[in-house]
Amino acid sequence: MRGRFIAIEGLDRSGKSTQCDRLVAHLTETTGNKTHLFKFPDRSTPMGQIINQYLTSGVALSDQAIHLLFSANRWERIEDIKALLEKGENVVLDRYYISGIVYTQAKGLERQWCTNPDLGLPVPDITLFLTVSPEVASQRGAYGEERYEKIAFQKRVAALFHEVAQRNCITVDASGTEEEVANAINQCVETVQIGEALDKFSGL
Ligand code: Z5A
Ligand code: MG
Repeated sequence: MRGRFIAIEGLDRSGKSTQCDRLVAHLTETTGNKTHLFKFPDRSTPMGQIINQYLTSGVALSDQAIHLLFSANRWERIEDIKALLEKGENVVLDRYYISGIVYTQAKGLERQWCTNPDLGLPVPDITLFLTVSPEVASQRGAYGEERYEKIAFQKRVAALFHEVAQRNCITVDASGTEEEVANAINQCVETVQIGEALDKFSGL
């Protein structure tokens, strides 16, 4: 049987990376199978390095160009992800195509245009959306250092995320302690049914 394929989405500083690490440990222990973490953007690849420069050092790129790079960054890792799943190993994603779509749409581009480059990517068995108010997120470590970390922009992203999450995600309140959030995530993950074939992303 193929491995579990789980994505964690959410706003900046909602605790995604913290919870992804905990989920990897939980799945390794409870399923007995290897569990791998992929973080998007993956800043280690050639495209990821350009994305990192855009996010951290003010390198100028059009909204369209950076959007396509974020999507290409997912496509450049997808064969590795599929191979692991087919071997029966689990994969946890720290952000995926929903982040890709809503962050660019929040800049004013059309939903369909934002969706097109990601069409055909494999759909996770479950996508968890971590909710926390932008005000709470802004009090968590290191907020404000990257390009998108402004409360007005995060509010637009949050509104889009909430709308999309209703149809595509299980929403998890991430304002509690790390332990409370981890317990809620583990409960959601335990209920997931794993089909043999992965669906292809066809729109939100
Ligand atoms: N982006 C995009 O535009 N298009 C795309 O296709 C993709 C991404 C994939 C960088 O993403 C930017 O790229 C992001 C979206 C855009 N926007 N911005 N800016 P990223 O994933 O690399 O980085 P991030 O999400 O901005 O931040 P983050 O640091 O990864 O946040 P996080 O993973 O959600 O949070 P964390 O690192 O787990 O926790 C943050 C802090 O809070 C840390 O000090 C923790 O110890 C603390 N924390 C965590 N959980 C708790 C709880 N429960 N209570 C209290 N404190 C906590
Ligand atoms: Mg993170």
